[in-house]
Amino acid sequence: MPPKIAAGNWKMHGDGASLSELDALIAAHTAPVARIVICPPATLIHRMAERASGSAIAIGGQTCHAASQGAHTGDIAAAMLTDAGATHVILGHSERRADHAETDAEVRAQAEAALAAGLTVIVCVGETGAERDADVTLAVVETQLSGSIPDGVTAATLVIAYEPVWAIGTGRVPTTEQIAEVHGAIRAHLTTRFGEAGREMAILYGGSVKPGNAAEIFAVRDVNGALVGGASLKAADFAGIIAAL
Ligand code: G2H
Repeated sequence: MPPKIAAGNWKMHGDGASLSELDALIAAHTAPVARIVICPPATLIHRMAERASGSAIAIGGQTCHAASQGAHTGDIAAAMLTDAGATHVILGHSERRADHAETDAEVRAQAEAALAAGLTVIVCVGETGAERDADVTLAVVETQLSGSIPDGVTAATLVIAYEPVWAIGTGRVPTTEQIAEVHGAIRAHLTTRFGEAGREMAILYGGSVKPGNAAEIFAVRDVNGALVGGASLKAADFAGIIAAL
């Protein structure tokens, strides 16, 4: 069975005052019930990793550069994330693909760098609303998977997050049938490409997951957890989602 994972994507939210939310999350999860990851802005990674050391909570970045160092103003290398205490990194989130024109090939290169640095990668895929309306969702996701996932990954180093772009931060959630269809297609891709290991790789759903809808989403076949944005910012909300795993 794939691991159950609840990953919080804080996006560009949070400052020193927000560390109290991490403290509350740590206090509420003294026994490991699932893999819990918080991916804060880069400015908080080191402070969070120090606080979370020895706890059930892992810390991750939200992107990394494909290069190990160099003249890339504003970017962060994978080894810098591990140096700061991160163990995971989100790659290819649709906001990165849209805001920074990241391509599948770039996401794959980032993933290769992250894996080389010892990070577990959470690779995001998902269709836009226009692509869903044009009935090309599965083709879009297949292309993203083929182009973004490097060779040589294992169930310990690769997590997939299916995030329909039209469901992100909108309160709109696909039907359980729509989620099942895409997660099933992702599972088929992983097993075709990676064999038995593909059955053990976690596939997360992301997009407007809340405490109130998490249980219904987690009951869908091949949903192994969630990548959570807005509802991960408050420990009480995120704990409600973790409890539904
Ligand atoms: C999708 C998700 C987290 P939210 O981007 O990656 O955000 O839960 O706010 O829709």
